[in-house]
Amino acid sequence: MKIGIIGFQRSGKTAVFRALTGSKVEEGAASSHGGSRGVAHMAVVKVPDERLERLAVQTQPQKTTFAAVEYYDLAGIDRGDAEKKTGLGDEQLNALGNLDALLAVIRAFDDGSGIPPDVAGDLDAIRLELVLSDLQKVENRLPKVEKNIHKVSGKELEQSKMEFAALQKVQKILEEGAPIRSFDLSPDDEKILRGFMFLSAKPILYVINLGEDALQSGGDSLAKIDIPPLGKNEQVAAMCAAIEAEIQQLSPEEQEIFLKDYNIAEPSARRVIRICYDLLGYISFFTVGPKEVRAWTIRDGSTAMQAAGAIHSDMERGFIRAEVVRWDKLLAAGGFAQTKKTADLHIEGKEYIVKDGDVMLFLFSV
Ligand SMILES: Nc1nc2c(ncn2[C@@H]2O[C@H](COP(=O)(O)OP(=O)(O)OP(=O)(O)O)[C@@H](O)[C@H]2O)c(=O)[nH]1
Ligand SMILES: [Mg+2]
Repeated sequence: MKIGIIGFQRSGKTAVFRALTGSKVEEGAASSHGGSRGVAHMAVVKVPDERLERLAVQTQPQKTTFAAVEYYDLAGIDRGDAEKKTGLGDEQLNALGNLDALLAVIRAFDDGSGIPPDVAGDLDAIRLELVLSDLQKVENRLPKVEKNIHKVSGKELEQSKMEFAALQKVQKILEEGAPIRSFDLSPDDEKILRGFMFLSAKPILYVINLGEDALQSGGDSLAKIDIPPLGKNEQVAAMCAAIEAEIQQLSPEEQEIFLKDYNIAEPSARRVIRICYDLLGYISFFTVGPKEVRAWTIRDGSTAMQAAGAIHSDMERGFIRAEVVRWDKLLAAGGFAQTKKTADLHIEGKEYIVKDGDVMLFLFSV
């Protein structure tokens, strides 16, 4: 899972990156002021999963592999640029295209500039940035497709007409200022439009970056902040990135003490991953064996065959059947082989819908 951290300059993107990854990069380092407008930092974080840990304890494999999240700390959106159409540069757009979800940091702390935070305004502005950048793509492409329609014939003509219709649909949405993520595109349209990698189609988590004072005053820190209504595939969470970034640098014992001191029930590094799985509709399944115990990430609703494909395309192509047992039933039985004697193990075909927490063994032939 790839998540890109975006937001206006000096909103605390790098602080959030540090809080989520434990990386030691310096705040204010690189990014927008250095000239490069692409990716500033990247870090891989393993997805905490107690189920996987317990399976590993029982199985004692040579290797335990957690699912992973890649976080990208990207250059800030230029406020100056934002007033001209889009504040996102080409390099930023390229860096963003391949991401699964966006995490938009919004300043809610006093940065000493004398300009008070404007959470609602910034949230709307970021949403609009992404809409404008998509609209630009659509408007660049539409005339080309229209020209094509007069040139080609047969299958190509059909294709061009379908693309034209899909782009017009999206153009209408975007012109109203709405992000693509808030609409259900038909599977056909979705397929045609996938290549455009529209940014406003990506699920987004708005992270309200609070000052230390908000934490110390306790209670629900989000309740005091004016947040505009959220649309489909949008979520909001608050954190104090500066503090959580510091806490990340401590030993586990010290971390526990400081989290308690600051009334942080769950570190944002864990919480954000949970929210993103939720936003993206992702679930985990496991494979267990003496060599490796491993967690895999798939879309909720995936079939057994698609799950096999997450491991290897050969497994998907040559899929025969899957042996499935829930992780906790496997633990209770004492091992995968033992579940064959209980009724917990079930044999499933390619259409089986994989459930979160399934342990799977695929049989295939190529
Ligand atoms: N009080 C407070 N200050 C913060 C917080 N997060 C970041 N800052 C400060 O705000 C400044 C900018 O933080 P960065 O994390 O570098 O912000 P950025 O968005 O990465 O900035 P650019 O990459 O330059 O656009 C730094 O001086 C941080 O110490 C926070 O949660 N609370
Ligand atoms: Mg930065």
